[in-house]
Amino acid sequence: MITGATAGFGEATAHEFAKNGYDLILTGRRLERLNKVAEEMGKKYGVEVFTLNFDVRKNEEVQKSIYSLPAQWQNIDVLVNNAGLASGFGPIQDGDIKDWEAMIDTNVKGLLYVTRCIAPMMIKNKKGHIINIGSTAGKEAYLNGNVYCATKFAVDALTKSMRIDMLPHGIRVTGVCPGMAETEFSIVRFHGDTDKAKNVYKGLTPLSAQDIADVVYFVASRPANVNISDIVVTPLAQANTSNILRKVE
Ligand code: NDP
Ligand code: 8X3
Repeated sequence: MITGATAGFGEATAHEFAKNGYDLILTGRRLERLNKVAEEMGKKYGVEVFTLNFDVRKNEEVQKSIYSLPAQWQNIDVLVNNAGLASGFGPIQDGDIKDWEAMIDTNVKGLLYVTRCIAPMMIKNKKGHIINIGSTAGKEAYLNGNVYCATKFAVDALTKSMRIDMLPHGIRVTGVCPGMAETEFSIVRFHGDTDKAKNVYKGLTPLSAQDIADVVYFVASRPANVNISDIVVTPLAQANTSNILRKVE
């Protein structure tokens, strides 16, 4: 099950798992895109796909959708908690409360709502793997990152804490923490301003969605006795959240 499979990391990860023979539960708000991705998976890889069209911020929708899964689809091997966003980029004193709420509600509360439904299913099935998509922003704060960083620090804490909670149940928990990757992420962060979004990656080669899909599949495909706790992946041009090497033309 991959949340936020209509774009970026989620969509690329869906391809990677389908290529490797996994049936998929894909989620997202944009129904048309969700159906398109699902159709592609079936046609290209011949796997079964179940789509759930919900907003992770709305717990009632999350519960209704997930609990409506037919019994055989409740046997979830891997949950990729990927749905998330940055909204806005500026100093704390100028922050837009709506942006803050969107990030907290999606990246933290949404991840919790989904996990609260799926973890008991995994415990019942005595197997599973929860992969949370964190960020380098959850390792070090950076200028103008404030609330986005805070939500990803929260994801990091939840990953660590969930691993302890899942220990008696034999369920793996991993954090995958990417650095700068060119997806729809910056377009969403800058509220549709594609020029500003492009500028984020100027003078460097960012990660691609496929780079992260490769890592997510890698951690999920380790032998049963192996749990990769945490993995930080950046473009070569990014040493950490603030030291970024750009070629000036
Ligand atoms: P994209 O914007 O390309 O994709 C985001 C996905 O999340 C979409 O499928 C979107 O689907 C879904 N989503 C967003 N909000 C909601 C919601 N309220 N309910 C359900 N689904 C939602 O971004 P990325 O692929 O880059 O981002 C994926 C994850 O990776 C996020 O958690 C992000 O914070 C994280 N990340 C991104 C990095 C980057 O540089 N790109 C680096 C590090 C981490 P829809 O709109 O259809 O609902
Ligand atoms: C997204 C990457 O560098 O914008 O998590 O924080 S960054």
